Amino acid sequence: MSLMSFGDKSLDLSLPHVMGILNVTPDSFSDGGVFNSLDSALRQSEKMIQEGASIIDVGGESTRPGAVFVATQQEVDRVLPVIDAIKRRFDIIVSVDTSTAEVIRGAADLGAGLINDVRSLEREGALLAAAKTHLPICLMHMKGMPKTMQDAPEYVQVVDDVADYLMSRVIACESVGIARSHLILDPGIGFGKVLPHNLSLLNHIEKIKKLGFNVLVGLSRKTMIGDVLNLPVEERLYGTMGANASAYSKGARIFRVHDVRPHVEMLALMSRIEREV
Ligand code: 7PM
Repeated sequence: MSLMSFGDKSLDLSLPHVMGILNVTPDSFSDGGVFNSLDSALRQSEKMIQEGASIIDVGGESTRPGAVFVATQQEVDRVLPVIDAIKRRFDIIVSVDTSTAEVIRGAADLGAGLINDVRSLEREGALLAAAKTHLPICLMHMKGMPKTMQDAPEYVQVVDDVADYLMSRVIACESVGIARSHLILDPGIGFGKVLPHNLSLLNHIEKIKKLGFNVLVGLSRKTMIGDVLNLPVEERLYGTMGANASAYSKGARIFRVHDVRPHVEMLALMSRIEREV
């Protein structure tokens, strides 16, 4: 057992957990903004919960390569009503996918259980806002900014560079009183990385795990899957599952995915086999 508390609930992170993606952006790349209204957000959440998701990750800012800045008020208006509605209706951990201090504060007040920040709390005010919530935080590595991050990213040694960056953010968190035990690390697949970088990171997840943290990976339907298989976004499920199965074997424990049921079932087998004598 290795329990981590996420607000009003906790998870045993010796077991795998699925985090279902709920995009509330008008331009979410693989949902086409279909889940934009509150009602469809709730239906999509209910489906993911029935399929076995442990966490629903609510995000209102598209961080897709080339995406533009979303105004704070717009993000607040998109995300907070959805978090409020989910927490009122369902008994589930809600994660807030945001870099914005105001959204962090608002989400925590509404009962969110995890702060998921692709900018690792580097935005103005985010570190202190997160510290005040006493919630766990997922720190993700990104090189550059969403608008330009895919323009020829370079590393000395990608796994070490990502590990060094994440540790620098761990130290920043500690400097404002956030306990290490509240941190989850994420290599940030696709964020300022080309195929060999993404593959290297996935092949060496144990190096991030060895820093002493639980690891989350988000690679669902991403370009790296398409690069390997030469398939469009709507045909990347099997590849996504293979990459997530590999990540599980190398120590990742939280899987951020669009397709909840296939992953819950795959991970149930992975974990049962591993626990048998
Ligand atoms: C459009 C394109 C919308 C790409 C959203 C995305 C991660 C994340 C995202 C991840 C963590 C996606 C990305 N990716 N949070 N948020 N880790 N912690 O493909 O890899 O879902 S947004």
